[in-house]
Amino acid sequence: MLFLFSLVAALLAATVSAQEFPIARAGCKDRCGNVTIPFPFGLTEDCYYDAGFLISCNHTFSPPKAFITASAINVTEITLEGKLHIEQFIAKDCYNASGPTHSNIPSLTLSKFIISDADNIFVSIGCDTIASLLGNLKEAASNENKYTVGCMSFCDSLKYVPNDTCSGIGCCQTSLAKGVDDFSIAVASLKNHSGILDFNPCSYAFIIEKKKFNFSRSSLRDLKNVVKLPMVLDWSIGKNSCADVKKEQLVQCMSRKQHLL
Ligand SMILES: *[C@@H]1O[C@H](CO)[C@@H](O)[C@H](O)[C@H]1NC(C)=O
Ligand SMILES: *[C@@H]1O[C@H](CO)[C@@H](O)[C@H](O)[C@H]1NC(C)=O
Ligand SMILES: *[C@@H]1O[C@H](CO)[C@@H](O)[C@H](O)[C@H]1NC(C)=O
Ligand SMILES: *[C@@H]1O[C@H](CO)[C@@H](O)[C@H](O)[C@H]1NC(C)=O
Ligand SMILES: *[C@@H]1O[C@H](CO)[C@@H](O)[C@H](O)[C@H]1NC(C)=O
Ligand SMILES: *[C@@H]1O[C@H](CO)[C@@H](O)[C@H](O)[C@H]1NC(C)=O
Ligand SMILES: CC(=O)N[C@H]1CO[C@H](CO)[C@@H](O)[C@@H]1O
Repeated sequence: MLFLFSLVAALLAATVSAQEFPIARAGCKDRCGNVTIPFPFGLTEDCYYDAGFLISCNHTFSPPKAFITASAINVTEITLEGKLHIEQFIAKDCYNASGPTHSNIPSLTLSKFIISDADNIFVSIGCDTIASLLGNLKEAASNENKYTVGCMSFCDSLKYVPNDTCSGIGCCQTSLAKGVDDFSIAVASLKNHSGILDFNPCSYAFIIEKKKFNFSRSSLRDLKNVVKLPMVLDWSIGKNSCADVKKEQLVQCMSRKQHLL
């Protein structure tokens, strides 16, 4: 009897907690393709907390794709722990025996979110490579607050490059400053990768989610075919108190604030 009672109680508790935290605002769609859209994000005006949290769902893709407001930033996952997973282009500077073939230099400007310093690193890969990251810090709203870090690596032979470790030879990595909401990356070579084209035709640089980063000797060659990599942004509903949030979202707001503040 007692056992049955506690079983029922446990079941009830499970259902209640699932219902107590609805994902989207009542009456709002909570999915775009594979991406779950929790409040304060929303697909329409009556569903988000403010316009910065608008997610555009483009149905010309199958499954439909989620984008941050009016941008080309693809969202792959939104978590209530304050993380926004996106895909970003990798910077490349490529050569063949006749000279430069193609390069791609990405930059990103965010208005609402910052690049998570806890979850990402800046990496540059190459054996004829100078790469830099220029970051802008949000904390100073009035005056811009920029910083630059760089990596340089030159190697004539693959035998100097440790496999499976980003050691500084052929691959180098640095952490990010806190509060960056705007960055640009530059990559260049000194010798057009001559003499090393067979194992390293390009220089690469990117900000990547730490957990998803792996390096091996073959990265020097194979990243040539990679277009984008995962990155993590931090989101929060700002310093507003939860009192500003509509009543039906209050419980969610409070529980989120514990994570965010
Ligand atoms: C969406 O989810 C399906 C099923 O889980 C999976 O096969 C597919 O690769 C996912 N698509 C994207 C774009 O993540
Ligand atoms: C959806 O994506 C397609 C292909 O990139 C683009 O042409 C179209 O303008 C997008 N639609 C919206 C509503 O953004
Ligand atoms: C976002 O997705 C669109 C459509 O698949 C693609 O054209 C674009 O390159 C992607 N952008 C990034 C940064 O991955
Ligand atoms: C190098 O690439 C260019 C442009 O992609 C091409 O026209 C040229 O033939 C290539 N040269 C060699 C030696 O492969
Ligand atoms: C380097 O590491 C990769 C991934 O672990 C492995 O597949 C590859 O065989 C290794 N290559 C060498 C030369 O040890
Ligand atoms: C690299 O290629 C460019 C364009 O083809 C050429 O002007 C330059 O001299 C080359 N540099 C070296 C070091 O080979
Ligand atoms: C940055 C990087 O090299 N990422 C690779 C990690 O491994 C997976 C497959 O195991 C690749 O797809 C990624 O490109």
